Amino acid sequence: MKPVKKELLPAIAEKFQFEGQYVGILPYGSGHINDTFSVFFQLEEQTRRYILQRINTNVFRKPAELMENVIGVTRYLHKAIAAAGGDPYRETLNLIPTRDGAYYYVDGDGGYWRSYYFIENTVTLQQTRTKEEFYNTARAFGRFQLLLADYPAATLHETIPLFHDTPNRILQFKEALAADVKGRAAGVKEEIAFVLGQEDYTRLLVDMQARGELPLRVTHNDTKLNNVLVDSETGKGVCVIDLDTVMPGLSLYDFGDSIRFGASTAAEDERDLSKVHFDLGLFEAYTKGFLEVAGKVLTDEEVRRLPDGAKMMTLECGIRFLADYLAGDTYFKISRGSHNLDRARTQFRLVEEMDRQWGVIAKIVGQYCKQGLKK
Ligand code: ADP
Ligand code: GN1
Ligand code: MG
Repeated sequence: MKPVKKELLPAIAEKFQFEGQYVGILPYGSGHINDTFSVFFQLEEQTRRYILQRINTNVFRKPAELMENVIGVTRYLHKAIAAAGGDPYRETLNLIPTRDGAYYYVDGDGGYWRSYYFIENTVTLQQTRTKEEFYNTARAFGRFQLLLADYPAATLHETIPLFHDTPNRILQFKEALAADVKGRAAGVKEEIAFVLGQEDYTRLLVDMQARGELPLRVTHNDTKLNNVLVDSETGKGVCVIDLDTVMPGLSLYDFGDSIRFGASTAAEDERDLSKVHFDLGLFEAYTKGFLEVAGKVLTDEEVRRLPDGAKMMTLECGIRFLADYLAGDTYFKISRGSHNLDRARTQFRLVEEMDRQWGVIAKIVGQYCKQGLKK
């Protein structure tokens, strides 16, 4: 992707149905994929802001199909939340149309832009602070899954093919390793050996799904902590965002991706591995929140396999970071040379700790089933 041309931003903002007088625009958030801005408008005494986002079309090759998904899912959620007596402008994303009545604008360089109402009085967390907060985000992601349980899955496009197919991620990793375009492989032999040692395990969930032992559902697929907006006063999870990867998947992917990011004692890119630990208390808090809300639609086998969802997503993300490091950092945004390697190392450390504590992890999950949260 070419960098966004800052001088064109006001003209791009003009394309959308924003109210008031343009004031300015600033980069916003810390996602690894899209280019996100908050754009300010003055309306009488009030300054309002909106989210303006350029979709990463290196990552999402069919942005028009992606937007069909986002339009469908946000409309559906809007109605479902209103029907349940919630606030449909706060509990789901809402797209703002362009002046032509479309839901995205294509700029002169082929960049795809969209806009959402800015959800005010919320924060996005880059790291888990308390068990309670993490529990609250688990309930928000659980609710997201529940609300979409009857969404017509067949209408969703696969925005990134084989996104959580972990054996496919191993294949992509091996390609990056064979090409070794930056000559980095020699410096990361231990990490490479770790990945290759896990190859057999990576088949577990896709094989279970193929055998019909785990059902396909409409899932979010990118449930990390900063993809839920948290109410700044109550600390409750308000709105699940970043809907680009909503497509059919396993419930274990959503559970697992939250755990890999949020049940760590350190940031995803922490360089000092002595700070990186898998926190059983955080794991328990998330499991409780997720099962309290989504547990009733999950099968016994899904619940039993939650620990594998957590391990698989952590391992897979580490494999993706390391593959991107070997490929010369073409996928995830980085802000230092070893960024992707640092990220891969934290993920592998977490996988090792999960393995060591597997018995306790399984017991925690078992305890929540026994307490009857499933029914
Ligand atoms: P990426 O795919 O790059 O992660 P996101 O859609 O997650 O992009 O947006 C990046 C960040 O922007 C989020 O982590 C969040 O902080 C913020 N954000 C996105 N949408 C909204 C919104 N509607 N209201 C408030 N903040 C938002
Ligand atoms: C990306 O878009 P963002 O920053 O929420 C990535 C996820 C990874 C995550 C790792 C579309 O998420 O799959 O788990 O980085 N999203 C995509 O932090 O690849
Ligand atoms: Mg995001």
